[in-house]
Amino acid sequence: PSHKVFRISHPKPDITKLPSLGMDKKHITDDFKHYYSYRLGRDEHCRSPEYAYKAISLTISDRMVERWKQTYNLHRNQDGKQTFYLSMEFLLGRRLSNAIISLGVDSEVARALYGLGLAIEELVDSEPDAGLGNGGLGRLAACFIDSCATLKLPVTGYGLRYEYGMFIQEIVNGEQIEKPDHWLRNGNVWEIERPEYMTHIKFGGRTQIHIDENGHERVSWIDTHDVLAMPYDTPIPGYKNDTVNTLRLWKAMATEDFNLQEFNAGDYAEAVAQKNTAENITMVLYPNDANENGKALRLQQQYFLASASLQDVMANWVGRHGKDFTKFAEKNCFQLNDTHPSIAVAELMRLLLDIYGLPWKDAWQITRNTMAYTNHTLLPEALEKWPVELMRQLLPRLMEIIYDINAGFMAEVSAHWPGDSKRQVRMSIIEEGPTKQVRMAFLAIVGSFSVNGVAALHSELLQKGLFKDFYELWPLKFNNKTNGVTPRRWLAGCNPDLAALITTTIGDAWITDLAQLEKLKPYAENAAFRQQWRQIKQLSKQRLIDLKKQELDIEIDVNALFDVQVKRIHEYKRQILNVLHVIHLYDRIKRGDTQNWVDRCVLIGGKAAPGYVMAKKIIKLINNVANVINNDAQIGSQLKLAFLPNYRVSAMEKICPGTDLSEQISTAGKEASGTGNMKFMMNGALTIGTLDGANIEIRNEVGAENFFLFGLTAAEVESMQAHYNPQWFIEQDGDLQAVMHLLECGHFNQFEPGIFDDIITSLKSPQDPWMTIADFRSYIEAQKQVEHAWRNQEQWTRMSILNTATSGKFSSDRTIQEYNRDIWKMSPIDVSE
Ligand code: B1N
Repeated sequence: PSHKVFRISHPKPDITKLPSLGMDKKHITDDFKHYYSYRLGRDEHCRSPEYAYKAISLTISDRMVERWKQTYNLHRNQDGKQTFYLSMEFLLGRRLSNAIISLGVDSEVARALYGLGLAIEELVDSEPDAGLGNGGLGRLAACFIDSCATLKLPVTGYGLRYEYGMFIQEIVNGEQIEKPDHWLRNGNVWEIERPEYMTHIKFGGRTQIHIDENGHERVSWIDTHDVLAMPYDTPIPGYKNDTVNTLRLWKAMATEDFNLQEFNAGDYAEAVAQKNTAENITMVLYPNDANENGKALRLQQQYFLASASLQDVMANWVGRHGKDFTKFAEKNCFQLNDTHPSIAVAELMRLLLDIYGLPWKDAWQITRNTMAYTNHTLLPEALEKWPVELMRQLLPRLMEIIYDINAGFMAEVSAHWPGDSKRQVRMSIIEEGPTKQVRMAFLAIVGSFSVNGVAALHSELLQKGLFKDFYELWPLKFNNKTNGVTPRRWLAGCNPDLAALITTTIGDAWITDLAQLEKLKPYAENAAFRQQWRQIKQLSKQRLIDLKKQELDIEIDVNALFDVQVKRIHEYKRQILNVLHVIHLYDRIKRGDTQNWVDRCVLIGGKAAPGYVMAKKIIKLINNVANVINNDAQIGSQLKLAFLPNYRVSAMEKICPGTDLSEQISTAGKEASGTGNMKFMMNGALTIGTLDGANIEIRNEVGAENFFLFGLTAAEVESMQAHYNPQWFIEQDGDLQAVMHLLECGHFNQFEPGIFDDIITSLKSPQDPWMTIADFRSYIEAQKQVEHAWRNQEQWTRMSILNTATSGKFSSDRTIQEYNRDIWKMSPIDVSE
């Protein structure tokens, strides 16, 4: 009793209650100094901007934490619905300036740093990119969680905390060299470790049937090798709305009792070495974009992500509802970012069946009403399949469940199409053959209530082609969600000058309602406005030149047309077509065919998957052609070609404001959406492109007269495939003959005979799926249209303004609103109230 009296008379102070942190110059300065001197232990002699970056980041991070905890608790304790975005990749890039913009403290921070003799730009540049993704798919996940926070939606991102992100690309002798990206080496001020939410993940072992207390058959998965999943949380701030959502990334760790037997038997070194096998799971991001490599470690990564994330959500559910799952599907949604996390379908079944003892029927209904799947590619080589044998070894219980799911599904198929055994073979989750494989996309479709593509054309092609059978069975499951990008990073953040001009002109509501950019349309007719617009583009181009000067060692004229193609190197993206055009321009100069010449600077950047031999050859070709052109005095400023090494998120933030022409030249039907195309458009670049992916929608928004269209349509590509004859196109076209001759005679590889033979052969092959040669002539003609437009700078600027003005649709806010309206169906949650 005395204990109670003591508590009443001395109430325990709330140790978490703190005064709110000041957002003004003085408080920011004080905290900066505190971190710089005490936490980081630096003084005025420290010359590295690295520590100043850290001190300001810690200062800013503190200012998010309070709102973050509040948002976290609100989301977990409310009774509404929550969505979990499962993705193997979150390509966040740099976080400092994004956090500053979201908190709305840009000018206070700039002033505080200025007062300390520091330039914000320099500090921002010393932050390493969080490069936990390959390209579009990973960056899309990052844009989506930004939009979710801005729209106040209770969405949590779940991913992997890779020790090494996307490799760093160096170019040596024109060739790509990969260097490991140890992005965590200098610490990561943006994450908080949460051992209290650590979970166990099982691998290997076997299954055993037992009878539970109610006399029901239950399966247990035993003799497993367990790995620990340690969560690290990163705050995802909404734009000036007090919402801070969570990105939870899992790191693999050895269990504490790892190999105790060996340890006790004295084989200490062996036991410690085995610890590495566990920790290897999240060691490195697989650098393959749109082609799968089928390594066991990749499957381990996928299961590790799915299991850790689902267990995390289930633990929270059970904590609040006990083992009553009747409302689970109504209150939870998992959005699967491609098939990479689709083992989650089977894992949710396992948890419901084996851990919580639900009957199959109930578990299956819950699973099917909880999972939603986004497809990002039609390329057959990217479609994931896992050998049944591998899965049986690594995840024996999951393999059993997949077989059971498939049995039920095959019964559905035969009930719908009695006697159609071909259809059953086509649709089966298990692909028969010499090595049986699990078709992960089919598992995802069967196990979810929504399947979407990422642009109108892509979604249509999914329904008519790849997933036709499934569409016929479940037409209502299928929908389109055209991609978008966040205007906070991709306009307000990366192009502050243009953002300021826009805000002065139409106010700042566009930052969270990008459709408002429409209001810029009339200003395309305003000569003074056009003048300012042009000036800003010119400044951005100059900045880009200055930045690349040392790196590239070439003279670039700011008045040249900046023609840019940056994206992963892939045959379907047709960087080669771009090079063919450059060679054609070179050939014209050499022939003296330079009437009405437009000076052009062609910039190409992107990483090749380390095992993709042809992509690496393409990089070498670009560099070799660049060498010949840039070192030819006769060419001079008329034409420049440069390869931009180590393309990444932070590079694009500098590239897209300084781009005049955006190259989106994939073979029609192959690029699911593209998102770089949207970033360029927002920043006032004009697009030259095929009718592929979101290009089609970009052209619809901006108008055909403001878009340089060329090439075969997806339907034409499809129907030409069987009788494609590149030789015929070459015979028709003198310009193309000249270009092919320069390539074939080794003009660009004088001292490296034969190195481009594979490229030449594939271009001339009737089997070339990318049909580069077929589009050469119309591409050249479209480029002439570009030059014609460029010669009239007033007209070009009009078109540039109209591109930005009509880019509103391509905000990821619009995309996320559609996901929420059609799939997630959640209510926004206001944190500030
Ligand atoms: O996803 C982007 C799209 O805008 C692009 O058009 C599309 O190519 C890209 C396996 C992928 N599709 N598939 C991948 C990435 C990693 C990997 O291991 C496939 N990336 C895309 C966003 O929708």
